[in-house]
Amino acid sequence: MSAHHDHRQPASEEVIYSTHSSHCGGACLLKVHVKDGVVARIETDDGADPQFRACVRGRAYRQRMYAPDRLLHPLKRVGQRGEGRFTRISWEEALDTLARELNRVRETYGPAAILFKWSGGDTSVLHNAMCHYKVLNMIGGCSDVWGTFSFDGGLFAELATYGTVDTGNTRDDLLNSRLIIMWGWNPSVTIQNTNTAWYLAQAGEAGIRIVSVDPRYTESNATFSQQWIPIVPGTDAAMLIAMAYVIIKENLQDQAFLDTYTVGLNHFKHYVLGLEDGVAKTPAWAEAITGVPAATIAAFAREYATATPAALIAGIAPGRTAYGEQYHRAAMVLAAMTGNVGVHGGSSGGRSWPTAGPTAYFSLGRGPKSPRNPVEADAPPRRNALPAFGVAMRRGQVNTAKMSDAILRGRAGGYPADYKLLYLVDTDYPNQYLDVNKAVRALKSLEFVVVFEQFTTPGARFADLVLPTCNSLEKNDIALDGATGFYGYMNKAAEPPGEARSHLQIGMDLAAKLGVADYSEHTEDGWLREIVKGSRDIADYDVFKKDGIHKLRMAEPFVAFKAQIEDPQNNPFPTPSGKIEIYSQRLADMDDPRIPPIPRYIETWESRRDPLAARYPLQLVTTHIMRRAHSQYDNLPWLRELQTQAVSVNSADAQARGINDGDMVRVFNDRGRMVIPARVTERIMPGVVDIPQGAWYDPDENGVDRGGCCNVLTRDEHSPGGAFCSNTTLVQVERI
Ligand SMILES: Nc1nc2c(c(=O)[nH]1)N[C@H]1C(S)=C(S)[C@@H](COP(=O)(O)OP(=O)(O)OC[C@H]3O[C@@H](n4cnc5c(=O)[nH]c(N)nc54)[C@H](O)[C@@H]3O)O[C@H]1N2
Ligand SMILES: Nc1nc2c(c(=O)[nH]1)N[C@H]1C(S)=C(S)[C@@H](COP(=O)(O)OP(=O)(O)OC[C@H]3O[C@@H](n4cnc5c(=O)[nH]c(N)nc54)[C@H](O)[C@@H]3O)O[C@H]1N2
Ligand SMILES: [Mo]
Repeated sequence: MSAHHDHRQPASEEVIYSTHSSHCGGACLLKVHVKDGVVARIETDDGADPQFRACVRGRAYRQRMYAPDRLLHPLKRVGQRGEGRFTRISWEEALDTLARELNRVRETYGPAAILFKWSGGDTSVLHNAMCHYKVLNMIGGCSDVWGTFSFDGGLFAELATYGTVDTGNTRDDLLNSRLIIMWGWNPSVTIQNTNTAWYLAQAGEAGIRIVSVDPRYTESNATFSQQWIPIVPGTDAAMLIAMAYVIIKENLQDQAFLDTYTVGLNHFKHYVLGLEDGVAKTPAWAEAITGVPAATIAAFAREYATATPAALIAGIAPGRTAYGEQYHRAAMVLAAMTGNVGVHGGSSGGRSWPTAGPTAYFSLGRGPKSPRNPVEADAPPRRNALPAFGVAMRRGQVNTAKMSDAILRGRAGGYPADYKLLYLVDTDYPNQYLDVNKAVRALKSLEFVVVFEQFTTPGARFADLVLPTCNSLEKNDIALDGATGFYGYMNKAAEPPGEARSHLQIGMDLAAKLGVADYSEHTEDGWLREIVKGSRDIADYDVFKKDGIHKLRMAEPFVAFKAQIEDPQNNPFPTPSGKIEIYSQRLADMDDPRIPPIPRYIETWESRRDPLAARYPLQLVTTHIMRRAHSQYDNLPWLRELQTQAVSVNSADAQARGINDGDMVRVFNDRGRMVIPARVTERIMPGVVDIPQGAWYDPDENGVDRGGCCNVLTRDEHSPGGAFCSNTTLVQVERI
């Protein structure tokens, strides 16, 4: 396993504490046994409660480090782009080539022709895409991409309703609830803050009722909840609005709360009661749309309104749909109608996964910062943009969902530039992006593609230059967990294999090559000390480094908007009205019927009622799976053994198609085709199929994907507020 380790250290065996934080939204303690410079074994937190225990991916990390397909040297393309044929080159040659191409493209077409895209990788403070972005901005800038993959519908709705994206409570506060609603939320698998599942387990033991609203009977549902309400994907806003109808009709709302803290209820009521369009949004109305029986909706509305405090945890997956912001807005309005905002045991109805957790109590010092991007600095405001201070992802003119379209069409297609050079860091384009076949065409049309990688991923295969990076245990860094009070020191446990380099090192090397002076004030250790020095929580850097973890002890759970609720006079909400905006004047001013000022149900494209459903009658959801963090870990045998990549099909749909469990099937639509095993199950509702996202795209000679990459089927569209619509897709499934 250690064949590529040239620098053998003196025989020794030690335990190093480090942190695993790999694009799953958690951070966990790794207890790493190192022998002769090689990681021999990985255990996890066995210290005092709360323990931050690693999941299967963290525990399998050793296999990722020493994987036989790990990239060890810089590579240069030799075959056609996408063919995947490369030759080894030196870093010197690689950096020369990269610097030359950056300069050529910048001088020939202007800096906007350089398109920079980054994503998660390891979610750490120092070694991330910022190291690259900074160099690019020091040589004139680049075009940036806006829109998170994860939750832009939620971000938009939070900004409209509450004026901030800090809408979440710490997870320990779930224990103060009487009812917890997991709405499109599966934290047993998706983590979304370390220990969330542990708090749910405790809630269950304490007798707190837990209900799941999801087209699938999830792992979280099986483990924690007492009731499963299956719902047609993309219709959640309709169910929430019908719940509001019941609450209004039966006078169950918290009127004092509404009077004090909100504006615009009457506009919403007008719509809900049907005074505006003649359609009362009754449970029967919603049943026809959502597939949820009217009696279930009515009973659930009564329960939510009376079992206070109740935590409506609005998952982000239902928001990754065509008009996803309407669902998020409706959840927040319902939380306000029931007086669940800003109180212990409640929930604002904001996203299930807060951006930085309750940032109010986290404190770290300053890490490397990029100067302003000259290309984007003076760009006109985007359509439908709301002010979002502190949310770095909101730069750029091209939405993530539209990247391929922008590359293919450029200025002629209405984009601000023609893109020639694609610079990819910590992301797997095309695999993770909507409409892979279109992304492949886009990749083939570019003049130059550089990818920073650890493996020859589907994305790396399309690069002209692939540069090897360190993984989590091969450099020092710091990680956080937003909603459970975790600071992790990511201690280096082994030397990088081959010639892999850290992102900061690459940034320094590239800056030097480009003649950029003053790129970095510090080395790795200097930066990490600086970052910790600025923290009010961590007193001693060396103790933190040695322990690998700093567990924050809070006097009580953090609850978003507590100050606004307890003392409204002195603490207005950061909205234009100072209140929770059920009706948003800012949205009204956008004058876009797709983003109405009150939450409304708007039927998605590719819904069950779309004429296209005659040919493609099944709705595809693309969920996040335990054995991967997106495309990461897909190549590890230990984790492959755990779960087979398959399309889940309800037994009624399977029977109608003559499909048995384990049969190979074809899944297709006009955008793409794949061949994949079927998993026939009652754990998904009829009419819906699931292909977990992240499996590696692997086309055969006919362009049919054999790897199970769901994005060969998805449509490259975003919602009007910016959501990546990975859960709005119609397909057909056939037995082969
Ligand atoms: N193991 C693992 N954990 C991860 C990740 C990973 O790849 N692997 N990725 C991380 C990242 S970056 C993110 S953004 C999060 C993603 O976290 P989520 O978006 O919450 O995860 P999903 O699995 O996509 O969806 C959660 C649930 O929503 C349901 N769902 C889908 N569409 C709808 C709908 O229209 N309505 C309703 N009611 N339910 C729906 C799905 O069936 C699923 O059970 O997870 C993070 N955690
Ligand atoms: N259909 C569909 N598509 C989806 C989603 C969905 O639900 N459905 N989810 C979307 C969401 S929420 C997200 S966040 C995106 C994620 O999309 P990406 O962020 O693109 O996915 P990752 O697989 O995490 O890709 C990270 C890549 O960075 C590489 N890498 C390079 N350097 C480093 C390093 O230093 N450390 C580490 N750890 N890795 C490095 C890894 O090897 C890996 O290939 O996918 C989106 N795509
Ligand atoms: Mo994400």
